[in-house]
Amino acid sequence: MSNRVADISKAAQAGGMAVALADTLRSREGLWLGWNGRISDRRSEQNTTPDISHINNTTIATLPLSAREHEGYYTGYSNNVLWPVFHARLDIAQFESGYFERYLAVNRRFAQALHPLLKPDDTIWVHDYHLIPLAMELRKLGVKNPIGFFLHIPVPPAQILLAIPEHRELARGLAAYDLVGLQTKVDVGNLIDYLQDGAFGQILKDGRIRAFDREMAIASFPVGIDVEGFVGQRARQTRDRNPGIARIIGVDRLDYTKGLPQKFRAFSRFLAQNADYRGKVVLSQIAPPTRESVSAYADIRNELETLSGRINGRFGELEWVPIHYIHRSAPRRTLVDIYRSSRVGLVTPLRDGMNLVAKEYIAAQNPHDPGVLILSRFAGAAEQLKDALIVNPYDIDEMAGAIKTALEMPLEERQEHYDSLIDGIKRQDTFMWCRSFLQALERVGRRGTLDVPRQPLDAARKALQEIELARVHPRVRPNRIAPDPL
Ligand code: GDG
Repeated sequence: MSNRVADISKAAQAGGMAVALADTLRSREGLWLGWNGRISDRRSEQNTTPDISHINNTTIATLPLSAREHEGYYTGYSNNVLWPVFHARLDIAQFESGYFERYLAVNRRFAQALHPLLKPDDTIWVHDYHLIPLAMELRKLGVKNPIGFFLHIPVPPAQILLAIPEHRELARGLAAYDLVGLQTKVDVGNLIDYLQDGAFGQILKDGRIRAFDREMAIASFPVGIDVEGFVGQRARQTRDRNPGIARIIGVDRLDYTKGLPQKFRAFSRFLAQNADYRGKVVLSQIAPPTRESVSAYADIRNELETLSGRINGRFGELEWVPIHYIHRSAPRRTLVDIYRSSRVGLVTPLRDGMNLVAKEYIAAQNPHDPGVLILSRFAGAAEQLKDALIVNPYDIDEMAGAIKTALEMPLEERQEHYDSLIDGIKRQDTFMWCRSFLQALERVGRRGTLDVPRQPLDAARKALQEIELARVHPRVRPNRIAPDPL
């Protein structure tokens, strides 16, 4: 179950999760239910009979949303409350009355649509923040099957979650799952902390959590990519059009969580501090539009257009434009070449569940002459990719310093970083993610037990300390200068 159902016949174009799920569904019989992306009239609010189609072993079941449901469940509660709060942006969350009721109602309708299609030995896997209450609604209908939940976005510290007016209802919803999967150990620590403080949960001896009279396991399953599949779709060998110019690449949905203004400012600071690099380096930022119905997305778009214009106006010359800002989606098969021909991958979200772009950038590199990844310490990927140049995306000087370090890193050092990074990315790939989650869910569903760390809060603390240690890269020391006008 997920909010949107991807076209699995085109999964290779649709990104990590769709590819992983499509592969899992190919190897076992399955059914995928969710919204079909269409908005219909009020009558659809009563509709619990999905449209059914079949692709090989997989049944695809979809339902439309009414305009009222789309506004309350999708734009409202999911994207104006849960998305900002889980990314620690309480300042832009819109806690409006009515959103939660419609969020719950859509979850109830999806549960009613799924219920008659279920078989007694089915395992149910629910994806992401749109569908937190789904298991609770299924349990109300008498469903006893193992139900697992995977959250693709990060979990913020308890104090932030407590600001959601309906946090207890959401916690009750989570407790209806047998297994809750999160991206990182830090997320696991934050959720357990919150369940203890805000929902009176208890850690049991076997590491599971007891809350609302139910027991659930909480563990991290870091999402990976399909390395071979991604690199294999490479469209063509591009010649370097500007051999004298080094490219820094950014690929992020245009979202306020991705730290794009800070990235642009850091590049500007780098150019201000390193005049000898002017004319020799460009930042290409691909930022396709998303969720344009949400007003915070229009604000970030305006901010970026102004910033890139200012920076290009300040430093640009007739034959050199420092920032290439592209507000369109690039075809997926061209991404490998774009990443591979870039000296630096600049992935600096303010907060991110995992961040697959960081892994794709490394996967696409030429092992004999790899580029360097600069990665935000606040991306979930930082828990695994500690051999990247780890930076604090709020520290513009540190990022400017990291850009210089990356551009000047000797080949041998680049290869060392790459070898260690690609190894982890290949080991913890998308297939391992799917397999390990489903195996854990089946085990916990059958026996009620799971090998989760007995001391999850200690594991989370250790993970945070290790990231902080990785950040203090000896050569990324800020070279502070007078304040920059940008
Ligand atoms: C959520 C969580 C978590 C991007 N621009 C283009 C394009 N993309 C592709 C990338 C990558 C995917 O979209 C983006 O994945 P991310 O992980 O970076 O970020 P979110 O979209 O925010 O994803 C995130 C993820 O779920 C999985 O659990 O990692 O933390 O927020 O595959 O390559 N693809 C094409 N053109 C573009 O312009 N074709």
